[in-house]
Amino acid sequence: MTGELSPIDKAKFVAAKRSVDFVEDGMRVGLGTGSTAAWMVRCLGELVCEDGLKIRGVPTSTRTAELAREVGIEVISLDEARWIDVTIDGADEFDGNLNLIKGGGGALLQEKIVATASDQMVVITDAGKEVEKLGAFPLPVEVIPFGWQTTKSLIEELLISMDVLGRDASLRMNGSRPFVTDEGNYILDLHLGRIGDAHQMAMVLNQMPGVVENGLFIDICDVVVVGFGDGRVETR
Ligand code: ABF
Repeated sequence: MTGELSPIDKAKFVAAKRSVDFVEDGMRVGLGTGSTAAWMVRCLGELVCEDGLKIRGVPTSTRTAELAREVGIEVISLDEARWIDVTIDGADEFDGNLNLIKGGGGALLQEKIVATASDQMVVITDAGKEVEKLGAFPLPVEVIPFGWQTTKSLIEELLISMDVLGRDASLRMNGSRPFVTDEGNYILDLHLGRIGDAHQMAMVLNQMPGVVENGLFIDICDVVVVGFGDGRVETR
């Protein structure tokens, strides 16, 4: 499955491979989105097909649902699952308090709903995503298309009063068109540089009319499994 991997892909793979230790027979498993989560889905698929692991997967995006079915994992909806035993997902940044920035893959809304409806959230990532302070990675904010330019201006005005280094927001594009999420929304990427108070930022953003959700995952992650290019894995 792995062949010759680059150091970063090896880091993602070893973190993903370790994370399936959190999955037991009979579990409902939240399946994350992104390249690291894709390794995890493939590892789970092997256990299902070769070792008879019995799980039901709740995907966080259409692309994860497609991959899960492809590797033989039974896929159910969050409403069919009602609750989730463990969610395993990637991240774009994580800090010492296990707070995260997610959404680089555009799936933050379903990811946050699924992670919040889980007994345990396990994040799998490469070591390069660890930061002292969140914010170097542009913070994704999902907004409805209606009046998105007004929403963007209101957010930029709001940022003037907040403890951040940068205040620009940009509409995420997919080629020459706006990127559209699975829910048909747009994403604004906030180039903040450094977020002084992530709790406050997360709350204030979601008060803005037009904002659906933001990519700050505060007090949601329980465990981070960190992979390194030399094959080492740390669980925190
Ligand atoms: C997803 O994983 C997103 O929330 C996050 O942006 C992405 C990280 O991607 P990758 O694993 O490819 O680095 O959960």
